Amino acid sequence: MARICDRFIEEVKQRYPYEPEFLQTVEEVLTSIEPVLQAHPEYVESGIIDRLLEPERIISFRVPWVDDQGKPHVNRGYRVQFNSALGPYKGGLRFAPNVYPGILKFLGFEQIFKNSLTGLPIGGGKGGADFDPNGKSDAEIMRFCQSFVTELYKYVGPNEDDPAGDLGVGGREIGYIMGQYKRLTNQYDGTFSGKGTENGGLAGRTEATGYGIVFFAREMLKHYGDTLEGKTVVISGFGNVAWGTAQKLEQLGAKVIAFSGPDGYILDEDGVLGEKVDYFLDLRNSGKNICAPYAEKFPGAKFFPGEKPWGVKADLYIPCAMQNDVHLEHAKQIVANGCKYYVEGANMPTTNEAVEYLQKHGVAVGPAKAANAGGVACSCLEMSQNAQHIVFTPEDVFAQLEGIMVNIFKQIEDACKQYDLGDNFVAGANIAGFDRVAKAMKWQGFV
Ligand code: 2IT
Repeated sequence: MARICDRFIEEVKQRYPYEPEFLQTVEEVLTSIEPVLQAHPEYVESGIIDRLLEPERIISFRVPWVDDQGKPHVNRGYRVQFNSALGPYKGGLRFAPNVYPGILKFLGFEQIFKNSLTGLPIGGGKGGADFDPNGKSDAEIMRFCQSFVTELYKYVGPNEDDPAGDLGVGGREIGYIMGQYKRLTNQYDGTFSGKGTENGGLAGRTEATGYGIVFFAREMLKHYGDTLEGKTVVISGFGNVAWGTAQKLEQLGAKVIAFSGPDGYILDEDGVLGEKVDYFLDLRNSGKNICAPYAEKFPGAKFFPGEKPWGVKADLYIPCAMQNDVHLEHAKQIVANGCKYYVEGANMPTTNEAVEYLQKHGVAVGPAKAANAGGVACSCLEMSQNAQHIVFTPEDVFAQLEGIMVNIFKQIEDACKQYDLGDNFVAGANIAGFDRVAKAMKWQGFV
């Protein structure tokens, strides 16, 4: 029988041939919600899919700034306001040289379903600029952030659009952005999340994504009657997500034995534990974005320049770096290593064919939309804290985060049962995420 989703996938291919990342996520999501489309023809008939595939709005603007030598530069800034059925647009800002509308549309599209899975009142959005923060001075970063938000502030607000950080945008950048926003609007509000705790930021927001990933992994292992205790783990990246993930894994008795950066990977059989996890912060603060210095500082560790860590044998793999980090050849290595569990920390770190290969070979795959939703969930707690003019304790935050992650895995299990998907958690997450958005869109009429 012809699939309903094929027409939509074909249309996106024709209309946006130069946005392969967007097409990749559309293909993955639509293919997996096919059983829902078959069961609910009203979603197709009422134009929900047509509308879901088109951002409500894309704002594109010039970001002029001057470097420390007085030389002028112009970057391109964007905000993709994808879907506001569930609440104000919510999603991070990414500063990276490869940012263009196709990347932000992929991230914004994923964000719709991720935010839906959290159960919180947040729509989906994403933004950023094709600006490379590597090697820039602090003053340059500040001038760039100020120029960026001098345009962006017109389109955001606590009930309108609430950006946070993503790759290249951390607490420092959000601070500069918020400072200039406040100067422009005279409002001290919760528009931006990921702020410092002195500025209305949420305790634990920095660790939240990584902690959430590990809570999700714990639930996934529990599904198989297994635990994290004593498991060896390979991760990629050493940013905030990897940092929080490594910390929580250690707390729950697992051990990270390898991690990677753009320059290669580190193998540390003794375990990346304690002060070694915190050394991720020094690596990042060095401004060089490389992991090689780890092996000099901790002599038990070995550095493999130019290589990816997926050939290292472990019980659990958690890519925490970038999109499309894990290709088919890496999936083959992971399967050959005899691994049973794979949880996505970064957004869309695995190509569609690699995910398929892992699943076909008996690896349980926890998809990013579900596994890394703890970050945005805590951003929403930050919005809530700001709106109430109160401060949540770290205990409040981590308890809420844990509850949200447990609930996300439960929604996936329920969707898998309802649609007879076995342990296809990728499809279960897409279906559960879609369900809430589709119902909200239907209820709001044809807008
Ligand atoms: O990919 C993500 O979920 C994020 N970068 C966090 C978004 C947010 O608004 O906290």
